[in-house]
Amino acid sequence: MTLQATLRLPSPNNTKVQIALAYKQISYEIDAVEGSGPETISKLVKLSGQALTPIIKHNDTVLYDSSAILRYIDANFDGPRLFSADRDEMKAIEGWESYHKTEVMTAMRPAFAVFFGGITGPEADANITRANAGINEVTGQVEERLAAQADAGSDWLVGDTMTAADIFVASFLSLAELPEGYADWNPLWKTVDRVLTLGEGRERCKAHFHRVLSFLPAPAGV
Ligand SMILES: N[C@@H](CCC(=O)N[C@@H](CS)C(=O)NCC(=O)O)C(=O)O
Repeated sequence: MTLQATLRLPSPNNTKVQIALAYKQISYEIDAVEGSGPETISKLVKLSGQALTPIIKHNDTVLYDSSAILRYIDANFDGPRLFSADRDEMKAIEGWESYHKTEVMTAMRPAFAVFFGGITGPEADANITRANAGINEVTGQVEERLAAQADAGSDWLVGDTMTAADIFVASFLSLAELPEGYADWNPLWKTVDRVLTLGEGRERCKAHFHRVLSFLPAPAGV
């Protein structure tokens, strides 16, 4: 059975799954859901027992949580690896996974409170300023890592190929630096792209985020 992906696009935990599926060249059908109204929630809970997306269904297996989904498709489908057979590389990928859930999310959370939490006016401005300062700090660390990797001949955060580490980090931070034209794909992205910024001197981050996002398929109608 074709894999089915239930996604709220273009939310980053959902685009992670799209990037990973495209990278591994796994074909799938999208069931796109919007918002968190009672009908959507009851549909998601019926499918997976909880209300957040992404969710995938593959044969009789239903899975939620982007990290779990990336591991599942990596363990069960051919194609380039998202994780690694090498013990140290695996630990490094999981280190970037923790980093995006802690440092990156902490930096971006004030902005999400504006986009999704309905904060407006001076409080919203202060949140965006705080988010941009936090984003600048984390991208400084990512920039350093990318510079070290470039010296070793790699464009990626771990090893020589794109892995889940790159997808975890870029899916969120790329919101502050979308490739030309991507912001037009979605009204939410337009707002986010306008107000968030990586700051000065983040050329390696910018190139890296765009490399990762190049795996994201254009939505129908764009
Ligand atoms: N740990 C989950 C988090 C999933 C998550 O937060 N999904 C968001 C979209 S990015 C969601 O479904 N939000 C809907 C809501 O808050 O009602 C993952 O990594 O997939």
